[in-house]
Amino acid sequence: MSIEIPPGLTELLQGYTVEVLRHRPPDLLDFAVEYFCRLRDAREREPRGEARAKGVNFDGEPMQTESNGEEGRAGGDEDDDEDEDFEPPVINRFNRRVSVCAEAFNPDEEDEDTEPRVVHPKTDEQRCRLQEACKDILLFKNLDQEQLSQVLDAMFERKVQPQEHVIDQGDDGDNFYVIERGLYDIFVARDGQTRCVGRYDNHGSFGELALMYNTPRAATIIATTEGALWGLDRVTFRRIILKNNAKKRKTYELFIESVPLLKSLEVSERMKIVDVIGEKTYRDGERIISQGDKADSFYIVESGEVKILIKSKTVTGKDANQEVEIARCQKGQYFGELALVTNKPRAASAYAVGEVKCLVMDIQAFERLLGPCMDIMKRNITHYEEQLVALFGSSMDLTNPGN
Ligand code: 1OR
Ligand code: 1OR
Repeated sequence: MSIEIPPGLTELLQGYTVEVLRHRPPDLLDFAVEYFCRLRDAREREPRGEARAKGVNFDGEPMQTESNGEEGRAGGDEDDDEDEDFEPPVINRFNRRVSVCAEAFNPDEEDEDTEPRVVHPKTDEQRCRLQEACKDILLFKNLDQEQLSQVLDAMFERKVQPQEHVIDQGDDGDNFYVIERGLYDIFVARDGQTRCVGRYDNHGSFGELALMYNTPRAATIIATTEGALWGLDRVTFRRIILKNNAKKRKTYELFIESVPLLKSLEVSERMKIVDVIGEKTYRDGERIISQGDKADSFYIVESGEVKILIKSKTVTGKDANQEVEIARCQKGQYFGELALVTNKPRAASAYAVGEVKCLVMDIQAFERLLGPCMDIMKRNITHYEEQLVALFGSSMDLTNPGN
């Protein structure tokens, strides 16, 4: 009597036997169920549907071992290269795939995705403070939820003392910092002279440039009060923020090219603007800028319309509460430059008309990147007064603005 052994049976059972010997599971039947289910999953993933019963290994079993990045690979015999696409069905936080945008910014760094995640455990109280500090950080604005939660997981708290140098110009970049509280002076040394060129006042972020462009630190940042910062390590910053920036460049390239104010800039200068802007969305009627506030941002209308209103007292000296519309900004136009240029409080308020999207830049980026556009802005500022007269007459009587 001859018995025909179905092709593949020996390998199938061999594969299972090998894994049993390696793992010594307490229950052979349970192990068999899981083993063969995984095997079937692996076969379904084979691109050409030619899976051979050659086994899977169980090193990736999350309940038993920690991931090492290799788990889940099909194996069990020598030519395991055909199963490279195999991934374990159960994924833990260390081997979970991160969302990767299609456009790689720096292909050399692609494989950083396989590195272990940086996670600094936090109490609920710390997490609340961290979220509050990060809610207006422009570099985080275009991240999806998964990316943002990875960033927040990776951040760590750093307390600073007055006169502490958080960053020294010329050093290599290690971390990016988000300010929770405190004052920080910005010093730049150039041509043998060190000048204080600005200050962070209890919010904002710094330290992105060296990490983005692989350059030495461009400025020295010194705490002038006791303060608290949240740091983000270079690897996580590059893995998430840089990848996201590659996507941002694609998204905003055409729009930024169309902004009249930025026409005179080189392409590379415009791309640097894209790298540091964040997109903010406003509901109909929402106030974007409040007259009299201290200013720290500059805006370009990406979609929708923004109306500029001024308290009538500003021009008439009476009826301080009434606001009068003085201008509208459409797609591609900018606002919020006046206070940054003159170093004064906001001269007017800005409101969304319908849903509005703006690209927002912080004052440091504005000063660093928009120098070449400063003449255009200053020229337009001198027109504000003329426009006002044209709008409301030389008497500046705003009590009847319809005229
Ligand atoms: P970084 O990684 O180079 C220093 O480390 C940080 O200071 C830098 O990133 C920015 O986040 C921040 N020029 C360069 N860096 C600045 C500037 C700045 N301001 C803040 N940083 N300028 C001052 C603009 C107000 C231009 C000076 C010519
Ligand atoms: P900001 O930083 O002062 C309010 O914040 C913004 O409204 C301002 O920058 C400008 O971008 C924008 N006067 C003052 N601000 C104006 C004006 C304006 N028009 C637009 N903004 N005008 C004269 C009125 C006193 C122009 C009248 C047509």
